[in-house]
Amino acid sequence: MSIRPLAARAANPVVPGFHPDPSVCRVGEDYYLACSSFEYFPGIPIFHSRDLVNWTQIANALDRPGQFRLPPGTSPSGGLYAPTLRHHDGRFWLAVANVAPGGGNLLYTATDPAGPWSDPVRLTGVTGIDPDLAWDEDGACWCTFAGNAQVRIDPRTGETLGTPYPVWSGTPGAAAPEGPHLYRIGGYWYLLMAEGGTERGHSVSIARGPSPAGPFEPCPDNPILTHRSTTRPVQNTGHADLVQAVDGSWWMVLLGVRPQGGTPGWHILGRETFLAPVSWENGWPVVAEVGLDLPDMPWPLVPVPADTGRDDFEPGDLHPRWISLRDRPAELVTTKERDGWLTLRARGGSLDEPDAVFVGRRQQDLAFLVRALVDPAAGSGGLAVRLDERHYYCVEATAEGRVQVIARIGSLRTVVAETTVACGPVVLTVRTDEAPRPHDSRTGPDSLVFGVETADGSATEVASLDGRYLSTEVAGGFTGRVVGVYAASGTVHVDWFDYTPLP
Ligand code: 6LW
Repeated sequence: MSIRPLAARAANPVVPGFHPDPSVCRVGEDYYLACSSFEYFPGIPIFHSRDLVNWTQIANALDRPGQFRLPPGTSPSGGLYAPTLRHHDGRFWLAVANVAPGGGNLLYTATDPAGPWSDPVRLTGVTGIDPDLAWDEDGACWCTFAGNAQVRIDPRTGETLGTPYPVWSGTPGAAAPEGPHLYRIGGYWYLLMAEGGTERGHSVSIARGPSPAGPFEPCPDNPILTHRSTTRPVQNTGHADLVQAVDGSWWMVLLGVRPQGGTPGWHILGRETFLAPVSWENGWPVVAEVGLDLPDMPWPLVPVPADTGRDDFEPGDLHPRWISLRDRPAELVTTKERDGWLTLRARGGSLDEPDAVFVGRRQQDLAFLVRALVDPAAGSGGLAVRLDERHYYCVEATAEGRVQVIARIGSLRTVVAETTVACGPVVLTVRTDEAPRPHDSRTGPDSLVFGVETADGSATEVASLDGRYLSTEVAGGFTGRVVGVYAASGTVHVDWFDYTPLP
């Protein structure tokens, strides 16, 4: 894979693309971060950083089918929600809700955050999503969850020690108290939580008390973070976690979105992870405005290779950035069949089906170009930009040299345009372009331009489609765009996949 060095500038989002519900912990000089992954497999991406700004994905914590199940009945934006990542007693602990059928709250441990992570312990007595983990001075483990309720647990067995009871649930009347995190800071226990719902009204509030169970006194300046009713470029700010840096300074990771276009504003990359500095006044945290630029960091930045460039599909495991729908059977997605190629075998369904054979990566840049060399040797398949089963665009090639651009928007599915090329491997492309109707309040976020490059090197644009239909404001749910390759029928081979951010 070719790599592009990152500029040593501190900019938000620190983890772009759909990486919501960030949870962070520090071990010595190393920071680790986990995010939600929903219906995609493998689940729960884990990132490492030395400066809180530049993050590298080192694993997906849940990368074995035995660790969790995402059955075909898992709805889009179902599956794995809102992890809590902590380091305690020499081990990493990860609590996560699987809202898929047969799921529940699950707890995993690892000595190395890059894995392997353990099989799950089930938290059967934890009756809400967003489980948090906090240990007191006596070693007791407290699990607080959305609602907000709390119960002590034995983290080795998952057993609850008593019955869950309500704790501080935020501003009276505010929607969706969720994403709680409990911390011992100085002489208080602080309960941080999101409220207002994960849309434009999203916010972060905090309370403090003398014990992990409270009673909690809310901060007089709640919400301590919200961008509601502002024109700031980062919106929906909420679902946060706190971390103290090596130098003693405090930081918040949180989710936010970057709406584009006219009204109501479309966000296409899902909810991304942002960073904000935190100061303390009168024993309460004060969070700086979350911008696209970060202030000068109090330490030198440690740039990491950008998550862009070419995937060559050398034999072996795919890079952890590659995600599939619900599962990834080794016999249907393999680098072992044709040397240096990824082979995809359809299991009878197109991208409309929950078990479509699709492998992609998150769109992490507002503007990008993807090119992939696809050989539909004995079948059909191609390149897709996907929000969910009911919202995707794709360019599909067949063994006979037919190339079609297909759009699915809600209940409507249509072949938008088609062309023919010589039989054999073909370079399929998709890039973003300016939205149609610029300077109109109805302007969408972008356009997606699908094309094909022929053997003589000439590029043909096959169709340009309005990007608003692949946004969360249209499709709903909790994820963002994923761009990848798929097999619609038979067998399809992919030699390489280039992802390039555009200015
Ligand atoms: C998550 C909840 C939330 O469980 O969205 O924004 C839900 N906050 O805390 C799914 O990501």
